[in-house]
Amino acid sequence: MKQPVRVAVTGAAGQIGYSLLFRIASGEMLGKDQPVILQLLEVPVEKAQQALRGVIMELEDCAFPLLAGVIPTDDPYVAFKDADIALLVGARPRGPGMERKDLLQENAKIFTVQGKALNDVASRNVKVLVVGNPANTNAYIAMKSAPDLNPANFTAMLRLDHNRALSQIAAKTGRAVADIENMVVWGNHSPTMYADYRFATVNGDAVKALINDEEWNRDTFLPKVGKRGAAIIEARGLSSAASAANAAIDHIRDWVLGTNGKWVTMGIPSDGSYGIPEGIIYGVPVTCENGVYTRVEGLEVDAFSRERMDFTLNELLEERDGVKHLLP
Ligand code: NAX
Repeated sequence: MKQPVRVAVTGAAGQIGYSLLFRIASGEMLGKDQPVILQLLEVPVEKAQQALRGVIMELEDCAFPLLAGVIPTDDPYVAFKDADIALLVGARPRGPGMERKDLLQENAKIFTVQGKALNDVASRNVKVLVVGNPANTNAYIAMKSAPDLNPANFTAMLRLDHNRALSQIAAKTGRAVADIENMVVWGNHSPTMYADYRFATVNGDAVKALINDEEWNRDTFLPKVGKRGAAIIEARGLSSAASAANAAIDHIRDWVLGTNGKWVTMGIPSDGSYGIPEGIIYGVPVTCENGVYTRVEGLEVDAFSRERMDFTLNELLEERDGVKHLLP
């Protein structure tokens, strides 16, 4: 039997947590032969801790053969101790009357503390995925708060946008989602993201040629993918949770176990390529192998794409400037 992997999950008693933990414990994220220890962080509020105890009772009742331990806590230093993987899901939601900049500040406080705790106690190779919004900027804050860790190990979740784009393209072309290759989502996890199917193929056919409709791209596809989260809130009365948890599983599974050459989208610190300033956490296409992601280089950026990529970048630059004074 392999040594257990320590997986920290924050916001563990929340909606996404409820869809996520059982799938991690059943081996869907790291493989059916990989035991895991779940280190679960919730806020030090009795209601949240009580809900967490309930979730843990249900985890116990599943009798998962791969679940080698569960550690509930309200202390990030306990949650991140020796963590190999950290899923930062918990974040401050926008309250009534709260301005965007207040939301940024509140989250900056959480992610500076958690970044520092990761820096101090996590495995030196910890793989961090930030799901809690604003995900890219929260990942940036955590990365900047963890100077002893490799910045490349801080990522933000763009995979839900990627998966949403894949399913829209499958529906439009009438082909199977599994056959679509080379989808890209650039930028911020927000309605400004740019889902780009210019390089995509399905069973070797160019998706752009199959669709051949720039108006559909601009007026239907991009708004539909960008506003999908809002459409789900409107329909369900709650934000996407199962699909978000699924995307988090996809992101970590691919990062750890590899993509076999397939492109996936991850929010990663920029190396300056594609005109994105270094360090900004920006969605780009990557392939993964042996636990390491590699940016897909050298893709052509046409005028329409440049405009879209800069639009989402400008939002990220504004977010960064809004929290700059709080960073070390
Ligand atoms: P919930 O409000 O159901 O759960 C969040 C949980 O996090 C709560 O139990 C809360 O007590 C806990 N929490 C808050 N601050 C914490 C802290 N400092 N430490 C530990 N726990 C903390 O939200 P849920 O629906 O689970 O969504 C979680 C986050 O994911 C939100 O920020 C949401 O906006 C974001 N999302 C991100 C997506 C993405 O693609 N990147 C998509 C889905 C989702 O909207």
